[in-house]
Amino acid sequence: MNLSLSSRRLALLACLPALVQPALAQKPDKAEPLKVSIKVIPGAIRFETTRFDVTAGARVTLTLSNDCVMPHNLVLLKPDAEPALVAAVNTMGLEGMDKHFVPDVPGIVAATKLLQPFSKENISFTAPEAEGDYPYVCTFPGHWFTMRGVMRVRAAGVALAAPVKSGGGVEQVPDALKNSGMTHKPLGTPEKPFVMRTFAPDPGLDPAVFAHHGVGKDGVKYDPATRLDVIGKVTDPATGVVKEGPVVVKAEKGVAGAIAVNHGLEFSYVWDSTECRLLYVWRGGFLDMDTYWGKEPGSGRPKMYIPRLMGHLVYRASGPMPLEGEFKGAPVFLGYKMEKGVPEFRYRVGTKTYREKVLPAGAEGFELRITPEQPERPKAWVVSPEDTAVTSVRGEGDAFVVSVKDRPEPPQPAPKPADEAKTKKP
Ligand SMILES: [Cu+2]
Repeated sequence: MNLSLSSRRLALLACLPALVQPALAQKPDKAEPLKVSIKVIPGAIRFETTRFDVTAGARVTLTLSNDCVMPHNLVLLKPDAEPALVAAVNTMGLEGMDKHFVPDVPGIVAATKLLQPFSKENISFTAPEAEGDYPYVCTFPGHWFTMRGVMRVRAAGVALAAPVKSGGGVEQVPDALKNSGMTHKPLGTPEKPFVMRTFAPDPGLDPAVFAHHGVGKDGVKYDPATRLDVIGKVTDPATGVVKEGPVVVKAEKGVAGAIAVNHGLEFSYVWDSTECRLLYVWRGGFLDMDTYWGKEPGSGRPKMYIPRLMGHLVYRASGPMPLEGEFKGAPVFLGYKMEKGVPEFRYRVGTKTYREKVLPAGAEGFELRITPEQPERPKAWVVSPEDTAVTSVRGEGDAFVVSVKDRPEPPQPAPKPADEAKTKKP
């Protein structure tokens, strides 16, 4: 005990000169922190600033602004830390979203949270003492091929160059990343699904399903830290009245605020946080992110924001919200948490709160498991007459379970070349 205590004191004393020395040299208490502002280029999977300089040991305040429709972060690394980071992010799976895709590995100098669309964050850190090139990347799966830059640490007294902006060209991809095994078609497993909050394709669902999506199916802004929708001052487009309410994110197309979940090749679904219900289920693949991330490393082409559905649909929702007698205005999404490895969505309908899970049940069906948080069960689960896929609704403990049988549809078509040409950048 005594020994370890005294050795800790010794270690502290040994550090002291190193701490004091640069402080005397630079008077950091008087020096303003160096301000660095980095924007995300909307839709391009790129940082606007690809290089900036700092002085060794200086205080730095970095602002990351995400005005893009996709989530992004910024992780600043020691010069040789990238391969280990790539390997670690690759194995994060569903943990990734919870940890903002920042794994617990050495060599991270600073990192932002995973910023949801149209949000920003300031982080402060002390620039490393060692001169050199410190890469920064976005670790959202697939993004680091193109979403990267370098912080150059310069010796005290060396003039700092102006930040370099992205020319929009393809930056070089380090070999370590080319061989990382990173895929543009992320997959989960039956036990450990992959969860991605994204823009999902709309495979032509019954418009009645989208009762609470605005024109263009805008979504509600989401804060991953609190796992709640962001509430702020919003203007009612009809009356012009400003009041408190969920902050809306404008969608390009597709279903904004969707949560796509993949249990492996055999089972995927999209649950919509605006309508607070399951939208559709498919088998045979997940989402092809080529349109989102670019086909080849470094090619990130923002021709569309919406990933392509791979495989064939086996269920699509139709008609209005099936919780009959409960419905008072729009449902409110309250976030989700992982329950024994699978997401459980929580939402409020009127005054009642529910938790909902979607679980594969064999090769030809699945179950919705809905648990009310109040003693009363809902009056009924009413499906539209067309929704013959629902085979039973039964009570099971606190929950009620809706069993659904697959109704397979033909495979989803590949995007037409005409679509590509139409959205190609001039
Ligand atoms: Cu990103």
